[in-house]
Amino acid sequence: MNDAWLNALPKAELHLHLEGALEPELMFALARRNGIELPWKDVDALRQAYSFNNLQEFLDLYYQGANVLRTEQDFYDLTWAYLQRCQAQGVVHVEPFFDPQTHTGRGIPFEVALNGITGALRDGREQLGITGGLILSFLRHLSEDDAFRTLEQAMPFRDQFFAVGLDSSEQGHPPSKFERVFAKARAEGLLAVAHAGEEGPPEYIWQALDLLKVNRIDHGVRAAEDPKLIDRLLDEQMPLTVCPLSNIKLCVFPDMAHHNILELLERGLNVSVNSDDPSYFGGYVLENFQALREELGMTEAQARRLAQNSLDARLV
Ligand code: ES4
Ligand code: ZN
Repeated sequence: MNDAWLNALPKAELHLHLEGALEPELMFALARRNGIELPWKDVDALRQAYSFNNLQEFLDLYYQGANVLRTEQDFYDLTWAYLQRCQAQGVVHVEPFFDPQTHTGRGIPFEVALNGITGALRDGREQLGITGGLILSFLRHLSEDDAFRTLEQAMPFRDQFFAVGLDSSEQGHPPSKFERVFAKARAEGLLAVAHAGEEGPPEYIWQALDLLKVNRIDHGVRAAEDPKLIDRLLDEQMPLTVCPLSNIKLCVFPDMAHHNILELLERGLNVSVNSDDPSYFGGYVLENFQALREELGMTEAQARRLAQNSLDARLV
């Protein structure tokens, strides 16, 4: 099928974990460069390990993979490779996350990760014309204290990111755990987003709105279970950054034919299409659009609205 129009459609990607854009080939190259032994014999064996029953099974592998990222150049190379994929797929604007605690927790200085990433984002803007900004995401399975320390560590570099986020293991770690950290971040002028309603209940989406006062909800697909919540999201035109291939890989829906993104779209919600962790979930933004068309019957008009929604939901 001819995908030239889908590829050329200007799109923003608003839900992308840079650590999740680490392709197996780059993981092996960085392991070699840094003298690290990986537990898989080659790229194929690693790819075969990408089979998950839930979010936690994926996260265990994702944190293990991130261990090859050691130097500023490693973070630069990772981010640059992602931006080149964006350019090839008509993604003109990006607002990616990075998880500083994944790196500081194993002795990598905060600014090593940050400088490598922001260096590539700057080159992406200058050389590829891709606009955007970086989101500092807290790991919700760690403590409030750890998040506070991370925010403190980040403040000298305040101009290198524009928002805070919340990711990692959702169940049992409600947004309320981070209410005070997000209040501090907002007091510093940062915007806020949070993963909510991926595996967790609609209550976590209410909390993200009311306690964290987010500007956008990441995932949010479980909002469909709560009609009052849907009304609230409609009233505020609150963007939901939906990740179709991710949701199937992590068994949030049994298969793509059961995904609810087009129902949410038809109800008037600002839903967009994002890749989450493309190297682990089987594709970047374009592959997500293709899966929606091939397995969910997305029309051209719907694709155009989804792309426009992503541009409308930009925060920078
Ligand atoms: C993530 Cl899919 C997903 N959910 C929550 N946290 C994450 N971190 C990286 N990918
Ligand atoms: Zn995510």
